[in-house]
Amino acid sequence: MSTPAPISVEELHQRVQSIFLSCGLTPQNAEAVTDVIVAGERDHCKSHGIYRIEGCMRVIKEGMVKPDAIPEIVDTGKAVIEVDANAGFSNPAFFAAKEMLVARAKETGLAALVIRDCLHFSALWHDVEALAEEGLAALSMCPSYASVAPTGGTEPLLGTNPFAFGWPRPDSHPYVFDFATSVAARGEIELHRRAGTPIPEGWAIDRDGNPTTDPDAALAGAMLPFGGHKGSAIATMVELLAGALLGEFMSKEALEFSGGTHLLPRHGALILALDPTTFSARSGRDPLAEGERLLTAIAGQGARLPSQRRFKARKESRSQGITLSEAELAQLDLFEAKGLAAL
Ligand code: NDP
Ligand code: PYC
Repeated sequence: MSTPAPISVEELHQRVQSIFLSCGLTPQNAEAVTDVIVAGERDHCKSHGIYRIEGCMRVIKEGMVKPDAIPEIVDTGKAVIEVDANAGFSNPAFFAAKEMLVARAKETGLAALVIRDCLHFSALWHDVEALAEEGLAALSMCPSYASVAPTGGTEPLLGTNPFAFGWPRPDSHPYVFDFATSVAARGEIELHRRAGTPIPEGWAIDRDGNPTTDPDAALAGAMLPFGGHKGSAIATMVELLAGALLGEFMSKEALEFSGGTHLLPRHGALILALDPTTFSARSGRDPLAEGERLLTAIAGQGARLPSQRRFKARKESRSQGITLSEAELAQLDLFEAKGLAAL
């Protein structure tokens, strides 16, 4: 069988957007969700690329997310800006409040964006990269649904709780890392299940607490935090800061609300934006120049910087297009033709 011809980023965007419009998303919501999914596919982040379309459609069909939700910004003029997603996807809520967050961080040095009551399916790098491109350092985190056992435990309690960081660079793409605080994102295990391939050792335990490489047993059992007790503590911090602190669902409650892991979770998210100029003002040093010294030294040792692979993939996708499998293209055709009836 020959490999399908690549399609351009723009064509993929148009196809994905038309799927979401046909599922009842408002143009603003469809645009925001499409942007993030296509960016994932473009940057070869398959676990949060077009594979997520089906999951998003399912929550729409099940009434777990409001496709026509309008994000509502609550601004008290202080450092904490709130945006209520009103049971919509998190991405339109972030885009609605981004400009205000950037302005407030530049005005006060430090600003936080609290996203309330959102359906969260996406990678976090998209948001911190956008803030770093505005010259800000940024941190982003959210709970997920309980699927990870704390180190030393056996029952799912924590989420895969992603954590991302962005740092502006004057003459190149920002420095960005973004990862699940579990050994791997749940989406990675799902992709192994679909491909019929075993997962690497150390990712998960089965229902009885035994190590497993079987994706089905892993999904039925519990995933493990990265780095043992260290990852377990960071995942706990994410629960506390982006769940308890905000008065939003923690992963266990998000799981109960969804009634299982078959539907994407609803909860809140926390994004912090820091202005390097304000923080360093009295030091007489240039934080971005200091950052460059460190990042150049890291790369100088032959180590790769996080997101370097992603930026390279982005460049290739823009010049050569995106190659999808026959199965992925067939699924796009089906979703375009039938919308929610395809599920
Ligand atoms: P990965 O382990 O694939 O990658 C994590 C990060 O590490 C990336 O920034 C990556 O950069 C970098 N990296 C990977 N390998 C190297 C290396 N050898 N040297 C330097 N840097 C490296 O991520 P996960 O599977 O843990 O997570 C994938 C995505 O899933 C994330 O985007 C996360 O936000 C998302 N997620 C979302 C959840 C949600 O609830 N919404 C829940 C859990 C995860 P690069 O991209 O360049 O390879
Ligand atoms: O990949 O772990 C994951 C995930 C959970 C919710 C969205 N992505």
